[in-house]
Amino acid sequence: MKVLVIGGDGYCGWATSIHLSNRGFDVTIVDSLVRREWDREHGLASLVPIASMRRRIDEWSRVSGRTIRFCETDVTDYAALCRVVRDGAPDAIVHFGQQRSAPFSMIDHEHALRTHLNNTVANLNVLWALHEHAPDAHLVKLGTMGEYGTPNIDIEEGFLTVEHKGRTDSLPFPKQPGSFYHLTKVSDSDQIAFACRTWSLPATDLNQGVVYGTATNETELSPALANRYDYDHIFGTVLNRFCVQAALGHPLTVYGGGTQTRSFLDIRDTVRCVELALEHPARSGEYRVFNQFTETFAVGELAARVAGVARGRGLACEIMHLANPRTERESHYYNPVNTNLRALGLEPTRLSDATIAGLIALAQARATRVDLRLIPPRVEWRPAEPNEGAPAVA
Ligand code: NAD
Ligand code: USQ
Repeated sequence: MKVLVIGGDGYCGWATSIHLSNRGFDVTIVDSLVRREWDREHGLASLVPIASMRRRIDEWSRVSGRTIRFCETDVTDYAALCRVVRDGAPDAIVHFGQQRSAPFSMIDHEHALRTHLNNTVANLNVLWALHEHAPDAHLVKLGTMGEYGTPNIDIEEGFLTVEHKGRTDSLPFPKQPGSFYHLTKVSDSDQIAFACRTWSLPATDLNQGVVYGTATNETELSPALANRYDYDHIFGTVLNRFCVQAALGHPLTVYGGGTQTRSFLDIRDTVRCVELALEHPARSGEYRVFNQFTETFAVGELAARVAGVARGRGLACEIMHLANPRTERESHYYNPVNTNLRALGLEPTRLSDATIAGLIALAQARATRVDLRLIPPRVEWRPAEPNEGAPAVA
């Protein structure tokens, strides 16, 4: 199967590209490398250094004997994307290529606009390029569990059966996203569903939870294949951040009370979920949604898990509660469904103490690269009035 992986230089995209290549898929990575530019612009760097795209691909070819092609292309450039799709004649496109940080999208108007333009234009372009140049190809698009927010009912997989005034229909599940970034994903989902209805595009929207870990079987084959390990307050996701903080003796930064609950999965399951979606494609005209996560945790519960493992390794580990920089419910019902990927054969990797210990050890080995100034949250959803001061530490 010929697959274009848009965003294949990123955290999920790189691990998925080499996993798919290892499993015999014919992979072409399409990436503008803009994420590396955003890192430079904001003074950020992956804790584990990542090789250049050229080096990554050469090393992959050396260790696996397999070839991955690379097109340095910004998919907001429609003509360039069309060339790639025409020339590549893919059976499927996996679309990871977006600005994916909620805090980045909330920095200011300019970052919200950049996120909106990058993500929305890219998604529209991908849909049109498929329609015009590869109408039978299967789109596998990365959405997010955060599209749903935290409603006071169970979260179904994309659709809700609604009974209203004696009539019943299956309708898109209501969306209550929590950042301008998450809002772009909601808009993408609407556009994809429309393209499926209108042009008979086959598409799978993978509503993924928060990913943790860095290593997969393939990234472990060589240091030049290493994946990103983001710990900063903009791109670092919560569990990876907590593990780096524990390694450095920095108190774990729980936002607010820590009872806010999210969906999570190990990056080893991310790559497997994408593979399963590709192996079992949507039908022509079908828009389907898979909730891509394996477990749910309250943020405070995760902090306690990490602190327990860190203390077991002889590290002094404290948990601190910061005034929540985000606007999000902290006490809420949360029960999302995730049966579709399980039905296709996903065997969940549960969060283990060994995984946490591995992440802590990896951070300890790279401790000299950590910039402690990048840990405290600095982006606030509702910036304080000048006389309100900085977030309080409880
Ligand atoms: P990432 O920032 O590590 O990677 C994104 C990649 O896309 C980068 O390499 C970037 O250069 C590329 N890109 C961005 N805009 C592009 C454009 N216009 N043209 C070409 N390339 C472009 O992000 P990630 O963590 O790998 O996330 C990948 C996808 O998965 C995103 O869509 C994100 O919303 C989704 N997702 C991520 C997580 C998570 O926890 N990391 C969870 C749920 C969903
Ligand atoms: N949080 C803390 N302390 C921290 C960092 C985060 O308590 O130091 C809390 C946040 O307040 C939030 C939760 O942890 O309640 C998750 O935050 P996060 O930064 O790990 O994840 P989020 O902003 O939701 O975004 C990440 C990815 C995004 C993806 C999303 C999946 O960056 O691309 O879409 O996870 S989901 O959360 O399911 O929408």
